[in-house]
Amino acid sequence: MAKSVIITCAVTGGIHTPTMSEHLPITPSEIATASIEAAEAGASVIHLHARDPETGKPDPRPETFMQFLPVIKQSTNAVVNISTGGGLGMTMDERLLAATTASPEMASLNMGSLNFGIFPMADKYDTWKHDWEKPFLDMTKDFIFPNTFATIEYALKELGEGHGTRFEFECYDLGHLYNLAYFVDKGMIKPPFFIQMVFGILGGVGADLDNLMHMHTIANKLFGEENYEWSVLAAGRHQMPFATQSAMLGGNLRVGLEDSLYIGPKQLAKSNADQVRKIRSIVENLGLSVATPDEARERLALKGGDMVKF
Ligand code: KMH
Ligand code: ZN
Repeated sequence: MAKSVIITCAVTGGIHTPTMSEHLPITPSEIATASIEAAEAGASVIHLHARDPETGKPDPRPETFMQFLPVIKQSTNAVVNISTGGGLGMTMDERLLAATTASPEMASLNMGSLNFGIFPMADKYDTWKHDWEKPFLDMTKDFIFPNTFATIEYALKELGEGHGTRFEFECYDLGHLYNLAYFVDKGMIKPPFFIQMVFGILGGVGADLDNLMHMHTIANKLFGEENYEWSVLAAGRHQMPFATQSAMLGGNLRVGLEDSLYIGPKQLAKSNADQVRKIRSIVENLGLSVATPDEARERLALKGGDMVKF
């Protein structure tokens, strides 16, 4: 029987800026509401960043996270996943602080350094809600998102060993699978681990179906398909087609306004839950079922929602 599909929803991220969509959750209350609605729509994992409530800028402060984490926990059974990618330009200590404070069941871990080019998005807008937005996008023309072996190892020890947090290993290119294999071979990452394959970020692998097939083939060779769960996200207009392809190939998927602000061609998504409902309907129309949070916990060997510090 086909496995159920774990839907992750990444509700706000640190890439899009407030000018781009009035529906992007910014304040703690908006982030909490978006997360709860996404969970009710069928997401079993909620991937979270925080934003400064006044400016909408990515915000690493644990105090900001703590304004929405308990609300989400009290209102849903969803697995809370805290980003360690943070916002472009944050230090590694800033990026880890919310997760080491909250000790979540899951956290993201970016598996290699890359050019992270979001500057082309700036060309689409003439006026901006906040002064920081355009320079933030423009600076990524000359920016490397740093995820070295030392910082990955540090996160595995601090968060993984220290807190029992398990990871969404974000792989933006083929080489990142080999970086992951290095840590698996060292015994620092143990099955069943969760690989999030990321397509369509400028600087990472492109959103071409051949790339998805190849990364899946190589992951199977490196890890053995019984040892890991895989999931797919793709940026922008590739989001829904790639999520669908993953479900068809036996994988899991991620949607959410972090990855795409749209629900259809030139149509902004009014909520994260709208994207979850859309992909859920596709998944169910394929004859597949959607995983509950407890099914996700079991398959990903998570420590449980009562073992977190929020
Ligand atoms: N915000 C970007 C730097 C993650 O959450 O781990 C990438 C990112 C990845 O958000
Ligand atoms: Zn993220």
